[in-house]
Amino acid sequence: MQDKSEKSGVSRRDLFSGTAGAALVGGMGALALGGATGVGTANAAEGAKFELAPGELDEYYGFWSSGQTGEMRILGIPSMRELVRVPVFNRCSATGWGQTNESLKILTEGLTEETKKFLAARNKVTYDNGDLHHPHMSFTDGTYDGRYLFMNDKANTRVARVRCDVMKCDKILEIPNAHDIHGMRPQKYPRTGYVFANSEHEAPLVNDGKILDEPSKYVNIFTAIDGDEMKVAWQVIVSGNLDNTDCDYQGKYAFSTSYNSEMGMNLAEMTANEMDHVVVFNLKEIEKGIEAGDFQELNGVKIIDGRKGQNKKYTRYIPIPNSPHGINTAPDQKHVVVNGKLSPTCSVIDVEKLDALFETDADPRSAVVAEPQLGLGPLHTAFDGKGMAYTTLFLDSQIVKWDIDKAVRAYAGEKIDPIISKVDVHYQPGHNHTTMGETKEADGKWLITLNKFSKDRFLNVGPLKPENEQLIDISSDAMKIVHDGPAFAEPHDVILVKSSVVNPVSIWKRDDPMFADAVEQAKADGIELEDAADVIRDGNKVRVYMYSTAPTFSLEKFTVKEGDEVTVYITNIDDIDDLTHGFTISNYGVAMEVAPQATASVTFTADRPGVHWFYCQWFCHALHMEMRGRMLVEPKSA
Ligand code: RUQ
Ligand code: CUA
Repeated sequence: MQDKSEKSGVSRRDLFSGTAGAALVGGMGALALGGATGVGTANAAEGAKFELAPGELDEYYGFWSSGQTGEMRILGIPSMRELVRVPVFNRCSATGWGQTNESLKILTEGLTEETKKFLAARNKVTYDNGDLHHPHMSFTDGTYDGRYLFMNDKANTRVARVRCDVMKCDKILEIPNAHDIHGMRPQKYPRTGYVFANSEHEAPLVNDGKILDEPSKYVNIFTAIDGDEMKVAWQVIVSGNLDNTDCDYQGKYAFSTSYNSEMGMNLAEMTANEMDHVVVFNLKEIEKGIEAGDFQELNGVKIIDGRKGQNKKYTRYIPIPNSPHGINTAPDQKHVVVNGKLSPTCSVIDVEKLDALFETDADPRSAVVAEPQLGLGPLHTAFDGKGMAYTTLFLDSQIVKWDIDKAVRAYAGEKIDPIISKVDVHYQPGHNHTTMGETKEADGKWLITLNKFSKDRFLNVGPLKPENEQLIDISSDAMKIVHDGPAFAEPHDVILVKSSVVNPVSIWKRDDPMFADAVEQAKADGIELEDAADVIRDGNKVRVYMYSTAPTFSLEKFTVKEGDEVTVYITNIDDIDDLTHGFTISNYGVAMEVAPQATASVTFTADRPGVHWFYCQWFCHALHMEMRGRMLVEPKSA
């Protein structure tokens, strides 16, 4: 490892064995404000148009994670207007996510039996929280195809899928044998295909308590999910832990960073080594190994051993300085940038040099073709499709723009500086993302930096501040910040997708699988959902069927008995854009959304006798307030 492009004359070792490294490890690098250059914090008057007049539409969709809030958010870019929130791992009071039968099926069916038991003991059917870091769209032939969005839950080891046609989550899969899914990316070529998911935290493979404080027996797991079926395809045991992941444009390799190659259990141990690594997964060899039976099966999943020294057919380990974090494949379809975090460098891997690692056992470092020194705390890199890379510098609170080709030439010995410019951001950036930047169609218009701290940038709202997500015009050489975007806890990541790729419907199709169970139940009950005003009694189970059309429900009242298990099915027969109804039963904790032509259902026990009003909670009509009715619950003793 060498820093051939030393800019400041200070080596990585100097920076990180001394005060800077100590400051980082000791606590946020003291949140150094301001940067070395002082360039470009001014708002741009000229440059690309970022303000939209009322009624104008954005050019890009931004699909946002929300961290510990657990939902996905959709913003318009460049306006940064928030358009909608899509509940995934969280609960949603507006839509009834986590309460309707349709959402509960999605939230529960992909859990392991062990988790179902664990939750049942707590009178729960699913987790209430999630930690959603990485939303990414499905690919076909190296670019977004508008089918699905996939996203991870670090808190409860799950991966979810959102259908882009209706922008609703349709699958949630808990990953067995893994611990806390962090990095996650879809396969770029030939299509998705696989969704790669990193288990971040180390644990015994069979984690039943027989092995506890024996870290030498812990492992870590890389998972390939079949994104069409939303089932685990296979897993690989690796050495070290796993942080972020990406893959190539050739369909041959996936890569994961490890910040804990040491397998340390505390900060000192985890940061002990100067070099950690990137694991390279040879997809074809792993598939062959599975085919040939070279696996163990655990919890229904085939697991290959890809640890160091176990089997070089499946994995190789490329040494990388130091506790690397993000990994990003460039739109040139050749270079992969590994962000050094504790090292002020990014390491650039050339995917064309990877075959030799497997075929001729070449030195893994031979795949590294550049290692520019960029600044303090590089976390993630984005691309403009014109050969430039944009790396977030967490400690410096800057974005650095650098030339990949120049970095490669500098590494080969040429006296050349790959850094083009830097811009101060506010403050401490984590992820960044460019328009179409993780596809081969990166267009170099906008960059979003997701800054972990906003401090003084907004009105003070108390100790818990918003983050600050800044929009940067990268259409010319100097980067220009044009917008500050406050955001609540805690968007980690975003992708920016040109709007023509995403074509959601406005009205549900009546044969949508989302409510197929309701349609089937109605059929069994001899009910026509679109024309329903019926109460079916089936022992102490009662099924109430009604349709809604602004401003009425088809039933003005229905009667049940105290203790009945009641399921209400509402079908919204309106077929006009944006004419969503809702169904709330007051003081019963029941509320859900029913969008045009959808059916939604909710099940509850009618254990409060008396008169209970139900009403529509989505403003739908001049007589929306009158869109209500009564549930009459007969007391047991009556
Ligand atoms: S990680 S700030 Cu959870 Cu995407 Cu890098
Ligand atoms: Cu229907 Cu308000």
